Amino acid sequence: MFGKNKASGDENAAEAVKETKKPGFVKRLRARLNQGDSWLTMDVADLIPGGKIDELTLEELETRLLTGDVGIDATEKIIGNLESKLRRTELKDLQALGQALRSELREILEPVSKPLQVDSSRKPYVILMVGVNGAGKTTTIGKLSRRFLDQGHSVMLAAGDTFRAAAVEQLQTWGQRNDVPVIAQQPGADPAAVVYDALEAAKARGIDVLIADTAGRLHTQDNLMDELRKVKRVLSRLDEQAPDETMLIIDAGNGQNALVQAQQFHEAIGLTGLTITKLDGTAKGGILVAIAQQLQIPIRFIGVGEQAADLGVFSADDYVDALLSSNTE
Ligand SMILES: Nc1nc2c(ncn2[C@@H]2O[C@H](COP(=O)(O)OP(=O)(O)OP(=O)(O)O)[C@@H](O)[C@H]2O)c(=O)[nH]1
Ligand SMILES: [Mg+2]
Repeated sequence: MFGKNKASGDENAAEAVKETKKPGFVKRLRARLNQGDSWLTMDVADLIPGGKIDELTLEELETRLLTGDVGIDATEKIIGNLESKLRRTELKDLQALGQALRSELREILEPVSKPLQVDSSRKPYVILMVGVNGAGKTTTIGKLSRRFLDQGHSVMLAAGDTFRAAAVEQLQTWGQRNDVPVIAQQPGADPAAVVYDALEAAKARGIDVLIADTAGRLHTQDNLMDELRKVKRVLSRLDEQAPDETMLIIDAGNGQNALVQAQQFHEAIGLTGLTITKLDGTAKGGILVAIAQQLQIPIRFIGVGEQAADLGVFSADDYVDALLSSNTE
């Protein structure tokens, strides 16, 4: 299967666009987003039982945004703009309020709605996955392998999480499932050495995409952040453009702490993309709005479950639609 159907950059872009239009994923996203104490996935009509839109309506909306993890900055911006509209009597009815809220959310999310483009001229295109423990790095690697194979790319994985023996096995299981090679060393090996070896192997075999796993770490653990810097440095020694993508995986269930993680990982090692996982749980989907408001890092993918198909390309439009549609439809 390797090497066949190689997609050009343009085809990849078309693929990404097509992907966001896949009804299956959007439907799943809608059904699974904010399943828990869901404040943001809402019917705007609930806000105005009396049918009248006034300051109180906006106060209630403000509370919903804050409890939906949208964060203070983005909430203030949205409510401020809606208040101006209210004063200009542009929020006459429910439909107008719904549309205004939609466009406010879109405006914040659109700048970070930039799908990952695998550059086919890179052999391999190198993706380094980083994040705190349990965020979903290894699972996302499995899901991404499936996606890249489906797009006709050959894939190799690097078991850069040498901290736990089980981590290597977990990656190998995903590798076997998708029939992709996994480069690993013994537990305790230097992650930079594993990833370096993998890049050499991927170059030798003409692999299209190399995805490197790393051990979970807290953004506050300086020595472990140094380790990631070393991985990046060593990669760039072999190929000065590598890694092409340094992707932070964030568990949406971490709420506002997810924002802190993104800020600090970005400061420490420089991120080029984010993937937000576990939006199917009790997480509140507003966290993406908070992240988009604070950081200009593209949001590449979102995860809504544990299966390979439960990963979708992030699209501002689809996401806002899912956020503002009730679960019951
Ligand atoms: N519900 C749900 N579970 C997910 C999602 N992504 C990952 N998981 C689960 O989260 C758990 C942790 O995922 P891993 O991929 O092992 O996380 P990790 O970041 O590699 O963890 P460490 O290697 O320990 O740092 C697993 O049980 C996954 O199945 C998601 O989008 N939705
Ligand atoms: Mg892992």
